[in-house]
Amino acid sequence: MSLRAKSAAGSAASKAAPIERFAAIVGDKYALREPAEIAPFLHEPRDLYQGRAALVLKPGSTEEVSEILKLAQETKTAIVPQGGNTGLVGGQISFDSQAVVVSTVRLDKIREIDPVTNSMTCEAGIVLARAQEAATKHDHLFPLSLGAEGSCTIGGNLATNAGGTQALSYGVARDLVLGLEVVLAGGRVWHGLRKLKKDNTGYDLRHLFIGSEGTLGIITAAALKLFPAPRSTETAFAGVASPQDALALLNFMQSRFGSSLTSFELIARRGIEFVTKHLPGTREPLAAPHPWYVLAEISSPNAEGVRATLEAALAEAAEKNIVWDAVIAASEAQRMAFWRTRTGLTEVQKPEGGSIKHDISVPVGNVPALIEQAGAAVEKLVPGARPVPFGHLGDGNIHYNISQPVGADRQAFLDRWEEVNAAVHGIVAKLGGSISAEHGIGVLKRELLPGVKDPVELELMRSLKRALDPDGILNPGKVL
Ligand code: 2HG
Ligand code: ZN
Repeated sequence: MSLRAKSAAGSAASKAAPIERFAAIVGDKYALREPAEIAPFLHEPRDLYQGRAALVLKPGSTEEVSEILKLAQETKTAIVPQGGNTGLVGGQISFDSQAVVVSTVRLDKIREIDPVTNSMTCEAGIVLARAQEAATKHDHLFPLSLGAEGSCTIGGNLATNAGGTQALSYGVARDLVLGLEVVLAGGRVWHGLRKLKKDNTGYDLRHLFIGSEGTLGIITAAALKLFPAPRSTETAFAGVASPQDALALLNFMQSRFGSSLTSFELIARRGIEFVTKHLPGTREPLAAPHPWYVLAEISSPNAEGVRATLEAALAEAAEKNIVWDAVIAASEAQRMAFWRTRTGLTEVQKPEGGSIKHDISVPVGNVPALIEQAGAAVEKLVPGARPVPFGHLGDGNIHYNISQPVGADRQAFLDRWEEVNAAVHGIVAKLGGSISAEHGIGVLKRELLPGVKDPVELELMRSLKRALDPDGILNPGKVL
C-alpha cells in the first residue's frame, strides 16, 4: 500500500464508530458483540453481579492489547481486563454498557521454560493448571495452587495477587514473580520480563501491578519462579477439638517439618457435612465426626521416609492430645479425594441458600479468637445463621462464610450482608487483621477500603492511579 493510500485508509478508519475500530484491531472473529456471546463474560461464579458491556475483545498479542489501550485513550472508552472470570470480588466484571471487556484468553503461549534459572515465562491467558503441568514436565514445580486452577489464568492470579493452599511455604502470587510485561493506559508497553533474583536498580515496579486488579495496567506476560519438584508428597486429614488445638498442631508440625509443611488448611465440621451432602463421590474423611479438621501436606525433597516421619509426628501429636484422629492418604486417588473435600467447600455453599462471605486474615495466633468472637457476634445478629469457617490457617487466612438459617428467606438473609460484614470486620480490626486476605477489593469491598486503610496510604494509592491512568480508563470503579 502506498503511503497516501495508507493515510487515507487511516483517516477513514478513525471516522468509523469506536466499536468498529476496536473490532478491527483483533479481527471480527475475536470481537464479540451479540448479547448471547458476551453474556458469559458478564456473569461471575457467585451470582453476585450481573454486568454490562458494549463489546468483548480477545486480543492475540501484546501489540493488539497496546493498540486497544491506545484507542481507548483516544476515545475515552472504559476497559475492563478479564482472565478466567473466576474472581470473587467482582473486579473482572464490567458494569458500563459502553465499556469494552478485554479478555486475555488468547494470550496463551508459554514463551520459555528455563529449568536452569528456575523460571518460566507465561503469557497472561495461560490457565494456572497448564502452567503447573508445564513446570512438572520439566521436573519442576510452579507452586501457586487454588480451587479455580482449572480455569483461572496467570494474568488474573497476578492482577489479584492470589494466595491459595501452598502460600504457607512458597508465598502468594506476588512472591512468585521475577518480571512482568505490562501494557499501560495509552498503549505504552513496559518490557520488564527480567529473570533476576537480584536487581536493585531503583523502584520495584512489579509490585505496583501485582494486586492492582487491572486498574494500573494490563499484565500481558510474566516471568515466574520455579522450584524443584518434590520427591514425595504426603497428605493427612486430622480431626481436632478446636481451632486452638489446630493452631497447636500447626506449630508442632512446623517444628518437625519446617518449610516442607506446604499446606495447613482448617475446616469446620459443618463444611464436611455440606461437602458429603452435596458433592457426589465424597465421603467422611475420618471414621467418626470431629468438631474441626485439618488438611496438612508435606512436600519433601526426600524420596523415602517422609511417610514414616509424618506417622510418627501425628502419633506424638495424638499423645499430646492435640489430635483426636488422623489418616494419611494411602494413594494418589485418596490424596485427590482429600483435596476435593477441601476445594469443594466453595461450591457446596450454594445449595445451602444465601451465604455471606468474608475473606479475612489475622495474625495466625489470633485465629481462634477470631472464630470464637465472630461466631458469637453472628449468632447475636442472625440467630440460627450457620458459619462455615474454613481456609488457610497456616497463613492466618480464614474464609469466614456464613450460610443462612435453615428455612430462612434467602434474600432477607442476604439483605443483612453489610450489617454482618460490619460486625465481623470490626472483630478483624480489633485483632489486627485485614478485610481482604487473598481475593482482593474489586467492587465488593471498595466502599470498605477508606474505613480500613491509613489515609496517607489511600492518598498514595490515588496518586499512583492518577499518574498511571489519568483518564480513569482502566477498570474504573474497582478498588478505589
Ligand atoms: C478457597 O480457599 C477460595 O477455597 C474460595 O479462596 C473461598 O469460597 C470461598 O470463599
Ligand atoms: Zn482461599
